Amino acid sequence: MDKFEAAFNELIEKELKIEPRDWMPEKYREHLIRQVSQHAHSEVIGMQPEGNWLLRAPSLRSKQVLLAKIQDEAGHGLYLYSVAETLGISRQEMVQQLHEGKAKYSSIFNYPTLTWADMGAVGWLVDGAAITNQVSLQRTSYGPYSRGMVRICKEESFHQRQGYEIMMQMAFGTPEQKEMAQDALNRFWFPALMMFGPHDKDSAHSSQAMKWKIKIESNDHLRQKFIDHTVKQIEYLGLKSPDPNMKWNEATGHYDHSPFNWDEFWNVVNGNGPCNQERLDHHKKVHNDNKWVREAAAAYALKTETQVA
Ligand code: BYC
Repeated sequence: MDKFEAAFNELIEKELKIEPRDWMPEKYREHLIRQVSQHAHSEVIGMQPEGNWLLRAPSLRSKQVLLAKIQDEAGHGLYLYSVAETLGISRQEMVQQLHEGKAKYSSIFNYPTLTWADMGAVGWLVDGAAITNQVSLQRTSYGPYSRGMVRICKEESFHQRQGYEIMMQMAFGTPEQKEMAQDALNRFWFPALMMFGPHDKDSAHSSQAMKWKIKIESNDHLRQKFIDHTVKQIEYLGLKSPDPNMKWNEATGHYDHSPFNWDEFWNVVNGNGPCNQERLDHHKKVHNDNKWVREAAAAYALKTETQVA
């Protein structure tokens, strides 16, 4: 082991941060580029199912709040693309990988948002699951990613409350509204749990990620944490559990649940979910339509640079 590797291992061992200027193993760099770029793409693609409801939000207030949330997601995408850029990849390359199907984004955004209650379920469950994972990632070993997560988590907790507020309005509203809330919960529950990734035993990257302290807690551990605190929120709303086998287990101190449909998960992850094609096509179209904006911004930046020089 050379002195650079020893210095890297010592930083990891002491739970200090690896910074862009530090030496790091090539595999550590590649691992982070994969995870952070996928995370960035998720934030950006995640705007689509919510954007679907912007023009149909039921009040001016709900429209303003939803718009602010969607703008926050764009911001998160930008922080994360910047984090990945510190690892030596350009945003252009990352977008190209997304368009060529070489980079993934979270499976959850391949499900449609059919009713206004879905905006509640997305904020409550999807942002709720995202926070559970991201609070843990605040302690990740790569400095820029860890600091990005601190800011993102603050905004995500506002998003989670925005979703829960919609769920409360619907669940405590008319019988039809309560039915819509239940239907949204039923459709988003299992897909939200799958956001945490495959079971630990099937997770290809977890073992190395945990050695490098990129991942602090495992997929299954975070998923169980999310289930345990969300069950009480379901009860408060007066809704039924979408999982008939969800029961408190005195011995483990956790809720038991039904087995997940991993065939559905892999089907969605591999591009065959209900909205995969639509999400990607939309991203490609908008990226292409807005080419002139990027060119104008680059030309303006060049002009300003020349003037300063
Ligand atoms: N969807 O070895 P594994 C948000 C892939 S929230 C798609 O366990 P890892 C937002 C995985 O990439 C969502 N693919 O992987 C919220 C790998 O394939 P590759 C974003 C998935 O990395 C509200 C393979 O399966 N959050 O943005 O150790 C509104 C094997 O899995 C999924 C993050 O990205 C999935 N659910 O663990 C708007 C958090 N799960 O790469 C926006 C950061 C697994 O070998 N990411 N795969 O081709 C992580 O914490 C981890 O990457 C994961 C997966 C827990 C997601």
